[in-house]
Amino acid sequence: MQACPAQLNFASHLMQVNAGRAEKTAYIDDTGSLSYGELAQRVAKFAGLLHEMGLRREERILLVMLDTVDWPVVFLGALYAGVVPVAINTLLTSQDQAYIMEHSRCQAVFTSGPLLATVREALALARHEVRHVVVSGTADATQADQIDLATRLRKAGEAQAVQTQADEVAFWLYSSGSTGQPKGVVHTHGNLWHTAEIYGKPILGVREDDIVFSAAKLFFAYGLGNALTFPLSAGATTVLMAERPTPAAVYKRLVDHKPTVFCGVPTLYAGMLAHDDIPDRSLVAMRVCASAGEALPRNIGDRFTDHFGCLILDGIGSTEMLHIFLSNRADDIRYGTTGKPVPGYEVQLRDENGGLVAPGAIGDLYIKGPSAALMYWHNRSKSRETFLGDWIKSGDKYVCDEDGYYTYSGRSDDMIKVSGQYVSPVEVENTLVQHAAVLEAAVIGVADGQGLVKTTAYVVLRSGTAPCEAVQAELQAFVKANLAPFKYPRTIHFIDDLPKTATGKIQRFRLRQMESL
Ligand code: 3SK
Repeated sequence: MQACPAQLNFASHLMQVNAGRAEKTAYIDDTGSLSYGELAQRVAKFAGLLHEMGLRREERILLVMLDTVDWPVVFLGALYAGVVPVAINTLLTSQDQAYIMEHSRCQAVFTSGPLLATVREALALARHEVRHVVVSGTADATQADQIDLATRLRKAGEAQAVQTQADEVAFWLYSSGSTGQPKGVVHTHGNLWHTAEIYGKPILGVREDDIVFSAAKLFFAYGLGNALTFPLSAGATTVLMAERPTPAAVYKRLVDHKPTVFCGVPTLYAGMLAHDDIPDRSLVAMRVCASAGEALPRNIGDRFTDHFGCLILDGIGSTEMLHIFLSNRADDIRYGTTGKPVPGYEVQLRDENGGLVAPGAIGDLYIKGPSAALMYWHNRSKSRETFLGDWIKSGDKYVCDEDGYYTYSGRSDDMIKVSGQYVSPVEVENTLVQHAAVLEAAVIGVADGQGLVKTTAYVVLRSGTAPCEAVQAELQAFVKANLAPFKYPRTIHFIDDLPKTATGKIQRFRLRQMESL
């Protein structure tokens, strides 16, 4: 692999890589498409627009936008101009948005028509004045301070790319922890380059002739790599979808656009397999899929591959490392595990005293690699807990077997200690979902009357099975029969939906909060 150039403007780098593909389609969204030539022109014009609006190098703009062709134009146009886009989850409340507006001191907000009402509420709440609001899609012409992106882009002059360093701040993402305020994760131009060279090309294997579709949105680090960094680094075509990634919406894109690379999360893969109208494999064209966000249960991987004839590369990444650092590979798949470290990253499992744990023992996951974020913005204490010199503490517990395969054991703070022994909630959940009656499950530790912690399961049943004591007893017996008996859930609650983050991660802390009420 070649070295990352010291002087790098990642947007300008992508424009150079694709200079010979002006006619080729870079993006397809629900309303049309954008060629590589048009993308390059709009990126340069967007940078020009930022200059015309008075934005200066290193100032921040907030990007609260749906996945349409305007998203990469705004993100890359900002990088091109040396302005720092702060991309956030479109599902955040106005209170969260207001916090981020204040915390990032963004000078302008770029949003989509359907999101404008929440953005306006946030602007009213924020104790920080935003100078411009720019709207992609339907804008409200009656608002004097509001700018219509398409109109202004047409009129804008094209700017030259700003010469940035690879180590220079390029963009931020916000990472929502299980508690506390969201943290601003600061990334460089070089980090984008590294994720493409280390994972996108060699592991996911994105090629020029691919059509890529990511159900994970662009504002997630996972979606940003899948639907921007990797396909644009390879000269591929990307399908974007503004709507929520339901199984029906995803299947529509898989059938209509025939993507060859698909990226999802385990909950979505489970929903796709449970969907009534699952398309025949002859109607889709996936050659490889990726999964991240949480561990992919083995039976989902097996069933998906049986049906579609296509492997899912399960991996784990983080917003702090920008993308996947531990992954299965097309030539080395072991469903039920997260595979092995991606070459270019180093991974360690450490015990409570910082020593390395032996194979088969659970340890805290640490990662070292060139795509690590610089820090959490204005948060020294959290930065110090996570960014430890060359190493990043992920907050996940893992176990590595004698063959070097890593298996997820849960978040550090989700681990349950029963009778002095760690129980991985994920292990119990994965066992429960192997029962025919169970669609999804989440497991937490709950103290009994004597203060002793026992496992408690929250279970979503498949349609057709009614919750009752007999089903509860059957599920308990099923776990006892398949795992060490101390791990079986002493209590099972049946619920309609599990609380999850927007990326589909189970929020076990919410279940713990429910228990403590
Ligand atoms: O959740 C993950 O596994 C992940 C993967 C890639 C990039 C970012 C994240 C959080």
